[in-house]
Formats: sequence, C-alpha cells, structure tokens
Amino acid sequence: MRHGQSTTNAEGRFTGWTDVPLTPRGEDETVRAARSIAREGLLPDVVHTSLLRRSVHSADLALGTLDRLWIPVRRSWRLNERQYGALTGRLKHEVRQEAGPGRYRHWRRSLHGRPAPLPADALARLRADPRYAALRPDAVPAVESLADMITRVVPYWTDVLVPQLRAGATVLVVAHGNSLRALAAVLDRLTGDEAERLDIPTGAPLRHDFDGDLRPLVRHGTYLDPGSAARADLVAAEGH
Ligand code: DG2
Repeated sequence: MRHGQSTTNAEGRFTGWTDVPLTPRGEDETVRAARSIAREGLLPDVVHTSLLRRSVHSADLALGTLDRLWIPVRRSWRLNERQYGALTGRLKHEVRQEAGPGRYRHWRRSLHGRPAPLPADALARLRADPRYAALRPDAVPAVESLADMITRVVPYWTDVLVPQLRAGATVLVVAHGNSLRALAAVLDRLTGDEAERLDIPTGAPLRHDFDGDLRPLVRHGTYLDPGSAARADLVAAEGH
C-alpha cells in the first residue's frame, strides 16, 4: 500500500526524500484502507515501511485500526521514495509547463529518466540526517531513475520479503508511489513499458498472492477497493 495523501501530494509538489506528514484526508484514507484489509481477512503478520514519516504513520494508523500494533515492524531506506533530485519541492504543473509534456513524462515515469541532481548543500544535509548517517554515502543518491529504484529495491525483495513470504507470512508493505512501482516491477516481472505505465494511488491496498515459486497468481495484483484503478488515472494526470 502507498501511504495516505501527504501535505506535498495535496499541494501537487514532487516530494522524494523530503519528510512530510499526512493530511487529515491521508489519515482517513489509511484508516479506510485498513478496514478493507480487515474485510478481506488479510491480517498482516509483519509490516515494512520506509524511513519517511508518511509511510511510518500510515502503517501505524493501519495497524491501529486492525488492532495489530504489536506485530514485528521493519523499516528501511530501501523502501524510501525515489530521490527526485532538483525536482524535489517543485510544483508538478510548473515543471510540466516549463519542461513540456514529453520531458516531464520522461523525468517522472520513464525507466531511465533522471532529472537534474539535488543541489550539493541539500544532499550534504540529507547525508548527515541521523537516519541515513550509518549508510555508505552513495546509498543516499543525488537523483534516481525508476531503474535505479529497481536496483535499490531488489535486495529488499530477495533478502527480506521473499523469506517471509516463503515462511507463509502475510506481509504488509507501506511505502511510496515509486518504491512500490519498483517492487511491482520485480515481483510482477514487468516489462519496461509496463513499469512506465504503472501509477499507484495513495491509501489503496493492492493484494498479491503467490505460488510456490513466488510468482504472482494475478499479475499486477488486485486492488481491494475497485475504485482504486480510477484513482490511479488521476495520479497519472498530476501536473496536467
Ligand atoms: C510522490 C510520487 O511520492 O510522485 O515523490 O512526489 O508516494 O511519497 O507521495 P509519494 C513524490 P510521482 O512520481 O507520482 O509524481
């Protein structure tokens, strides 16, 4: 599940690794998402979040609603949102207007598109943040493409999520639009074209069941709320 709506989502800004809170609507989305998880009988055994508060808080709200605050939790920078570099904090519609629809789409959704990097002072501040200080400096990137995100997420899938799924656990991952696109690219074995066309709405649980070889039974998974596909179209149209 992507976290609920954040303050910068509501403003229409690129967020990336900026640590922003949920809006009241985002909190509400998350609680409603948890109710659909409960209706589906999908009580999680373990939860995974990024190191960003919109993901941490969404997971807490969901687990509180499910009366599962006691389950093991694991947080990782590997699930953080994509580093949007110099686009961080910019209004999407302004960037689209300045750069034109083609470059905007290339930067936002293509597999290899990378915007300009984060300015050096902002990158230095991020690398000094206590939550990242123990990482190799290059683990905190100046900018990332979706392909870079896939490289970042693969070890988490292979070393952390796969063993839990093999053990039969119901695993809840609460992360971000692009870290979940990267995870979907890995577990659904998406083509580059399919990954580029994937948009994930906030607070919309997406269910994946797997066979014994960890292949998804339904490719692309199934949204618990049937209205989520229409909300994904709105994500695609952001900045237009
Ligand atoms: C959004 C995704 O990330 O934006 O960084 O702006 O999931 O943390 O709200 P999230 C951001 P798009 O790639 O959809 O523009």
